[in-house]
Amino acid sequence: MGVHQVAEMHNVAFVGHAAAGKTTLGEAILHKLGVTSRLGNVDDGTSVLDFDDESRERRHSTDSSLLHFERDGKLVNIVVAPGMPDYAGPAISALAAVETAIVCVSAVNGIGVNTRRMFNAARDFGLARMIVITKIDHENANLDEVLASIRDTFGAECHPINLPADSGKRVIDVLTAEDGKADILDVKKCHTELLDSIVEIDDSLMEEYMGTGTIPPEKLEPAIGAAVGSGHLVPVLFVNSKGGVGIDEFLEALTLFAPSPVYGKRREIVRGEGENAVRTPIEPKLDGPFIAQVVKLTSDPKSNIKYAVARVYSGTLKGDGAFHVGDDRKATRPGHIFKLRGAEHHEIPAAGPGDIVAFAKLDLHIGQILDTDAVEGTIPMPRFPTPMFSRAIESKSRGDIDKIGAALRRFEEEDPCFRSHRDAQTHELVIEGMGDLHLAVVRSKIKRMYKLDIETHAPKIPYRETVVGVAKGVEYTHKKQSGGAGQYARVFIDLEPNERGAGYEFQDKIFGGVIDQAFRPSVDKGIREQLKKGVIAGYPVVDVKVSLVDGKTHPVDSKDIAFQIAGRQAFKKAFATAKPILLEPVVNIEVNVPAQFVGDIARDIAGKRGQVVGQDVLPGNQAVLKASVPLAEVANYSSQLKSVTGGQGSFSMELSHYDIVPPMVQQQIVASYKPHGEEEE
Ligand SMILES: Nc1nc2c(ncn2[C@@H]2O[C@H](COP(=O)(O)OP(=O)(O)O)[C@@H](O)[C@H]2O)c(=O)[nH]1
Ligand SMILES: [Mg+2]
Repeated sequence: MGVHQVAEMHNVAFVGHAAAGKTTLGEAILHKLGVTSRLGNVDDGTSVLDFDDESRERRHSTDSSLLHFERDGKLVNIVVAPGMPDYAGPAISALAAVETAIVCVSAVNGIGVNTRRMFNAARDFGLARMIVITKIDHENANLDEVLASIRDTFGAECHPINLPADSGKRVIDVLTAEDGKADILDVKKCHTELLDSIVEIDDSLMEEYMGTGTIPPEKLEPAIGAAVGSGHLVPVLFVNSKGGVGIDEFLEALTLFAPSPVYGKRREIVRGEGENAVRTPIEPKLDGPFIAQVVKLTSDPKSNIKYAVARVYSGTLKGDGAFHVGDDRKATRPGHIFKLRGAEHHEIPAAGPGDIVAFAKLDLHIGQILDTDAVEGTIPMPRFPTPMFSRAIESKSRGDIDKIGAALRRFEEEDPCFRSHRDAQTHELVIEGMGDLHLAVVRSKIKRMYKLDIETHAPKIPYRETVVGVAKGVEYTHKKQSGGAGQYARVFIDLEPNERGAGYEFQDKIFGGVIDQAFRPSVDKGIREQLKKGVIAGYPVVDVKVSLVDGKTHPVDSKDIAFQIAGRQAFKKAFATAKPILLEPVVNIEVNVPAQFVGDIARDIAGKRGQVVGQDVLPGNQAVLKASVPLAEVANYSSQLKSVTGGQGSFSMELSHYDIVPPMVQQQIVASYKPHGEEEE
């Protein structure tokens, strides 16, 4: 396979809801082209594209997968995305690699949450869109209804380019056929509407078409490229992947309707930020500088060799060539260039503009630029949703912690919707993802790939402790005079609340020399140690003022450690009597749901000690609800939202402030606190 002219390349991503038939359509293509001798089947684990153990066992794609083929001298690259919203990371990354999103919609189940999300994500990113209605053979297929709901949801720019006929045994091409009998709709009417839509964005072509009633063949392809590339036309077609109906026609349509890089979204290199950003469109030239972007990381399930998949935007890289990673001064020599097809890979001599290729054994991240000129800047990726579901993880054996760190870093590099961090306050290792399924898959992969067993539980809420009352002259004497050197320290302290956010303050109010100057900082140090550990429930103490007001020194037995202990103990005593309270994090939450759920969501938030602060109606019968609610009540909100809306909602949240925990809740938290560790008195 040589390097293709850019106009002869078509890059598409199959996206949409889970079980829409994306993977099966990929299998049908491989089978039709003779790449596979038997039609791969996701139901019995023989899918070539769902090749990893995780996808095979779960019977659904857990990652994106690649295939490609040549047809009439044109090269088509296909990225098949996973459909569950949990795998938004790989699904949205797939959009970064292509000019066209092929949104698959099952004729049985119609439009799902992720159909809409992926269609909109592709539109917002500026990609052309096509829609494939799958499973037209199914006994429960409802073609009229599905097509109507597609036009209703995604607009009148959705035009069938073929129609099922003979009870789904074949499809009629609407672009060329002017009559014929289809199972749904009128062929002639669809033909006219399609041609009208193609000529609409080109005035001179429109005039010519009005005059002659046809589009000259040499003008058809560029006109279609412009209409689909600009989103003015969203072609819709029909397939039965299991029975091989409409597959040839689909392949034909790909090379005609899916815009090549010439007509599709032009990527830019962006330097700087905001208004001052400088944007340089990348020309897809064979002999320009080599510019590519990493869009996927994967590993061979057998050899465990890592592959970085990159989309080339400009220039040609030979197998013995080199590139820079971003603006890194040092050049990288990939050594070999590969094409991936499912789990298979084969070497190619060169990577040309428009192609999607892979490099082995390189340490790369999704989104990085690979280029000959060590350019600064970024090629913007589509917008990824923020992971909102978190779990704390623990390993069964302590020695595994480094290995777990390495595993988590790898998943973070592979999946832009997966994150991990060590919580500064609770010290827990927390992983964040799109939902429970997402994190269950990560956990299972960690077990499989790294032979590590980890346990997960809900992360701790980072409460804080403080006081609202005052304690005066609280005394503590630390004395140890049994054997060896003795210890002696006596302190009196006052404790009062500090302003919210002001932190801890220590004041030395000793008159005269009742405590040696040298030991006064020891009292402060002892208290600071206790602040970290908390007093009533094990959470850090914030916003208190302590004054050291009196005390006593022993000429021989007084020492630093004795005053630290006395300070600490006096503080604990004072804290317990100064009306201790707990503070909890409160988040601002924004929930997006279909409008009919707004009432349920608002009631649910109110039941969670939350306050609704705003409500907006968005186009497409969507609504957004803004509220302020304690984190503890929404720590598991992704599951809760799913159960209220049947998976149709999404949300985001961010920390707003800390607020006082109601007494009833505080009692429960304090009661469940089991102090552990040494008390040295
Ligand atoms: N009857 C019928 N079933 C199909 C067709 N395409 C896919 N399926 C079935 O639909 C289910 C989901 O298919 P899959 O390709 O995994 O969907 P994906 O999640 O979009 O990749 C599987 O049980 C397939 O066998 C089709 O054209 N006709
Ligand atoms: Mg799939």
